[in-house]
Amino acid sequence: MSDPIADAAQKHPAPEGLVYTYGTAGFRTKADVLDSVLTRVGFIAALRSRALKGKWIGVMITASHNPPQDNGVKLVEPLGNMLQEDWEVISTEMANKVSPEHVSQYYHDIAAKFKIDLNTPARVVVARDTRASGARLLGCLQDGLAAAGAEVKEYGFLTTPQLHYMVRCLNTEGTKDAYGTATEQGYYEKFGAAFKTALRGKKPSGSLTVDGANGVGGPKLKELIKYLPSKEEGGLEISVINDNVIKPESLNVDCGADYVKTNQRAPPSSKAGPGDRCASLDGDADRVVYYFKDEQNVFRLLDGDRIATLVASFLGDLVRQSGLADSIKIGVVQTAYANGAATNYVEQNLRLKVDCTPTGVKYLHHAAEKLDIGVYFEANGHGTVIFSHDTLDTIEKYEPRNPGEKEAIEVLQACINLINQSVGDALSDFLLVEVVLAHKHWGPQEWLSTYTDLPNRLLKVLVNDRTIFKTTDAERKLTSPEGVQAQIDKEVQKVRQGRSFARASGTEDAVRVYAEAATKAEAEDLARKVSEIVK
Ligand code: NG1
Ligand code: ZN
Repeated sequence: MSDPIADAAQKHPAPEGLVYTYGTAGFRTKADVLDSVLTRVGFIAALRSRALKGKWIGVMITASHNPPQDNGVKLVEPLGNMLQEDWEVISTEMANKVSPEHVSQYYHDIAAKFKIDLNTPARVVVARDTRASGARLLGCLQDGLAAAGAEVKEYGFLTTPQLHYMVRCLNTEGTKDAYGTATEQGYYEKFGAAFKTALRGKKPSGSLTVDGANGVGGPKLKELIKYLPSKEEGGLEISVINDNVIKPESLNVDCGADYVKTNQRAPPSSKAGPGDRCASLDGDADRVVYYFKDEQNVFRLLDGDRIATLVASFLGDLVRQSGLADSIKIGVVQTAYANGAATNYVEQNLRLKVDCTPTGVKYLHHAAEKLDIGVYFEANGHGTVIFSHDTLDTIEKYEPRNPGEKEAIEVLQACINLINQSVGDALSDFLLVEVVLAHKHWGPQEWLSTYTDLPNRLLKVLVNDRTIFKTTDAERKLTSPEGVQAQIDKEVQKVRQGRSFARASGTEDAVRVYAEAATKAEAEDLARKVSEIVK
């Protein structure tokens, strides 16, 4: 008897001796060992969709900010969220099945375990970034999806957040939660219109240069620009650089959000003068950081923490001005990588609650879901804002008592439409930043002046076995190996305003060490000492 699952697995055999893990960003590794994984992800996507009675599941082929020779794949839940945790485990197990018979057996075991009717329709949405290996990997995925009998909607090239948007739109079509039209044009129209409304006639000052990391974000942004008000219409002048997707080997090389954040410098190709606003996207456009050169020509970074504080303060003002401060509470969610000065600013100056979660968007997203308005950003620029059902309801039903309240509530509503609530979206995030700056009449210097970052250093330490590093307290303390945390604590106490932690990376085979202190020298010294301890 024919077994299409086993046949497809046979066509894309798993390399012997490799172990795959569905990590914080899905499967991610060298592209040339991913064929078998993609086919198996196809099986999982079909099962997941059937388990949810035929809801659309997303599959994105990308390795974000990783080098051009890498690739990866992740699954997206019906509302655009990251894959549910127990299915991460299932995905990992499936990816590590080697023999075609075992793959097929596992497929049927999962169906039986979750009482999945294999005759239920399975629906899967697929897109990829611009990596050279993407076409081949897409073929491997399609073989898996076809063997599992899934209905497939293929969007070709999309940014990761666009794919999340499509998934959410398709699953909410025709309901009261309808999110938008599930086409690229629908995406541009929705965010373009919201940007215009949110500006409310306030003119963004100067221009913005956006670095596309030579990835999918560049061409998609150029498309989006067609739907934004032009400079003459009171809009924003945007120039796009590093948008070469014809040369995939240039992806993320000397450009992009990760380069800027990690090296704390502008891409060498940048020609911006003092005071010019610049932003860098990462390879799949789900992260954005801002930066500029100050009057002394010193590079200044405005990272995810800055975006979170800027947005939280603006939303806080709008909620107050619309008379809703008593019924809607805003909170900010960060990870341990947030600069201590940012945390302090939110708590002391903005007087908002801060939650700290482990690294990984799913943790931040879950914590933010518990808030009326949850602003969550990783320091590296990945994040968004989410509004609870009750909050949306309250805003919708609210009768403004005067023109001031009316204006504030209209801007708030436009911001809700401008923010991609399915996932952090670099394009939507930078438009939001521009709206806030325009309303506040701020340039990057005023934004930067809200607080002073503590000098900090992030180091990557190669260790023999990173799995022995276990943490607690949102990854801020090590519980294993024994005694290491006590040694770290001792070093931290030696510097002023010191803070440091070590944790195993979820995306690379390394331990990351973060340190901050009152001065650059102390922060660097502390990072070095802690690295020595964990080595
Ligand atoms: P790991 O490798 O687990 O530190 C990195 C980022 C995360 C997140 C994921 C997914 C840092 C310090 N870590 O995780 O914030 O973005 O990649 O891409 O930036
Ligand atoms: Zn990314």
